Amino acid sequence: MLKLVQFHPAFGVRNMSPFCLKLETYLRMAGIEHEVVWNSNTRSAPKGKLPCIVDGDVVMGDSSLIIDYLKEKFGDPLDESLSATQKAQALAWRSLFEDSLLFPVLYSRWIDPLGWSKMQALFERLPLPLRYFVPGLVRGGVRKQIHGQGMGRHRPDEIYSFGLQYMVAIETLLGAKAFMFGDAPTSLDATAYGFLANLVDTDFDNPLNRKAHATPGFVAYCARIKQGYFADLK
Ligand SMILES: N[C@@H](CCC(=O)N[C@@H](CS)C(=O)NCC(=O)O)C(=O)O
Repeated sequence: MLKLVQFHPAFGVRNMSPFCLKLETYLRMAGIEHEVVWNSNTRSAPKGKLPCIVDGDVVMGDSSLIIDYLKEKFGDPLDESLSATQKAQALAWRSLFEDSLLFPVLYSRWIDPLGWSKMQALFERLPLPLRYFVPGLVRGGVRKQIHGQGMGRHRPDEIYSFGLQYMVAIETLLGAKAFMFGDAPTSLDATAYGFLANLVDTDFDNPLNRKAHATPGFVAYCARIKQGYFADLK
């Protein structure tokens, strides 16, 4: 059976990695049988990141490349009825989540002192010598990544202001609809849930989490997807 390799649940959310949660949501929405393998070691992953899948001889990283592979192998029940324009829009919105919103979210957890004070709990189970230096190393790596992308060069209020602009745009797209493109979920909803559940279902103290908690449309959206596709985990 296809194996989904992903991080462990933490902080009240099924996966702290929006990309792992995206892929698990896609598999569940598309009804693809799979087994979850919990792992926090990214070194053995094909691209040094999670999620990845193992499907027989195929070992593959990157949630989007994996979804392309799954569409090829199992068909495309979620996106097949989208028009060419909607497919183009879905790609642009996906990029807003994965290439834009990602960076304020990373900042809020790894760099903002309030977020970091919580995140250190993730390393509590490391054996003692590692526990002293691994958290700082990982944080330094994320800081470098955010700085390289550019977001990390801004002031905290500017970073949060960008993040909030992205969230308002997403709120506008969703409107009063059940899913991003209407009554039925598409693969964009897997991405959206991966990110929004990470804000709605966690209690980090920053403007992005506060905005998520205060937006009834986001709260209802996450509850709808949790109820519809993750109810077996309760
Ligand atoms: N483009 C990748 C991004 C995956 C990704 O960034 N994963 C992060 C967790 S959210 C990771 O494994 N980070 C560990 C590292 O960079 O060492 C995807 O869509 O799967």
